[in-house]
Amino acid sequence: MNFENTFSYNPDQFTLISHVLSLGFAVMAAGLVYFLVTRSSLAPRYQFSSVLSAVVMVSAFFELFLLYQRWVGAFRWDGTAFVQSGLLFSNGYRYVNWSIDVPVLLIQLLVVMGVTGRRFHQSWVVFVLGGLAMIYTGYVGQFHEVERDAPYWVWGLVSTGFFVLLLALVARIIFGNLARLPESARGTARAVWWLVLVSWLLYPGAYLMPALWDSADGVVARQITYTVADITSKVVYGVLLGIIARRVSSAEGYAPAVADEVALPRGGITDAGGVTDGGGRGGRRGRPGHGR
Ligand code: RET
Repeated sequence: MNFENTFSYNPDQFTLISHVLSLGFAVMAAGLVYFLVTRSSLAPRYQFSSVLSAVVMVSAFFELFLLYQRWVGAFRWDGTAFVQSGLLFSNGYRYVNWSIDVPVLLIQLLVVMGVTGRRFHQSWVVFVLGGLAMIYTGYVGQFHEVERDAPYWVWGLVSTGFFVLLLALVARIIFGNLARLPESARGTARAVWWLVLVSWLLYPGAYLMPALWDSADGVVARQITYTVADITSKVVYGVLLGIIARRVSSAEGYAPAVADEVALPRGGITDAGGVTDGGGRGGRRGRPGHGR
């Protein structure tokens, strides 16, 4: 049972949480389009990174959409407050979603950092097994978040052990491969490390919320924390990895990536070709309202 089910909510608290959950799944839908559309400017072997981001978007979309529906179904207005309706709200859906997303997000890092062969295989095994161990031990612990008896703390601590292991490997993968990246991509790779560190730490923060702030406002804070964590660890992370992959593709001479890099600061590939303002040729042809 989750601590969300132990309170009633005023209209502001209730709707704020509905809005935050809806932001979550809307961003995942937008991310899906972004990753599919930008995929083609990456060299073929990095396109797999966009595919992995798209997989994460689809699974997170369904999970967050389901969670939103659980939330609005779990409470009813009784004239003064939103009270329990009989259906339980459960953050457990998040944990099972992470069993897909955590391994996929970490494997994506290996693809973009150019880890191959034996090293790829070894890291893959640690990421998948360590990730699942972190999630499922935490999953067991969160069933105890209302009582907050020993299993809540013990499983949380065991989970933290796997978390530290994963972070250490992520740091090794990023900083150990930095020198192999083109200069233009190194800053972004360092940013990925800080993003992972900060955004992943929000999840144990949300786990601890019942102990830190045991009230309806704490529930609001927890769902906001989860949503910020989801958007940063899945979508912003995917965008940053996409930027690294594009810089690497461009440094390797992959033409669509080179074209993208030239075009980006100017607003269009035609500018790079010397056409002044797009007036005559090219871009305007497809303008809506003009027959062909
Ligand atoms: C738990 C239990 C308490 C201790 C720790 C945890 C860590 C969870 C993390 C989750 C990351 C999820 C991601 C999902 C993206 O889709 C399980 C809450 C340390 C780090 C990145």
